[in-house]
Amino acid sequence: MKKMFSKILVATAAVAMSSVLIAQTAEKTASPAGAQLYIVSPQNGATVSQTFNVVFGLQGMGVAPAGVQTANTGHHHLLVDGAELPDLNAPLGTAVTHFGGGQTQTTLTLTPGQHTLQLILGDHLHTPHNPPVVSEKITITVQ
Ligand SMILES: [Cu+2]
Repeated sequence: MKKMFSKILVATAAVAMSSVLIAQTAEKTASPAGAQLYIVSPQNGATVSQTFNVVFGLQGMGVAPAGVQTANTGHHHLLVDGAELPDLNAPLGTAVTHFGGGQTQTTLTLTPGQHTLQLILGDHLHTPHNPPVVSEKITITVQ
């Protein structure tokens, strides 16, 4: 009787562990090899006026609005002056601006001085892909 009980425990633990593994992989949407996210404009090191346009670039994937689940797509998130990236294993929160409508550019107004900009692609649930699709961080000077 005792032996049978321990077998059940082992089986239950195995099922629990495999469902955790499935949950972790299911949470993240796959990104295709070679997907590239970048800021078209302004260029790294550019000097811009206080109000300026930011143009988002994406290669190897498409843009889809938030909530729309289509393979190899995502929507843009802009991180302004982010000292470090937000958690890339969870839905992106308020540290970034979400472009859930599928926008590929925006207009920003920033205070004079140096600022950094970085893009992060998120899936239909705002979670970065696996592997994450993140642009280089650029530094600009606002006049
Ligand atoms: Cu989002």
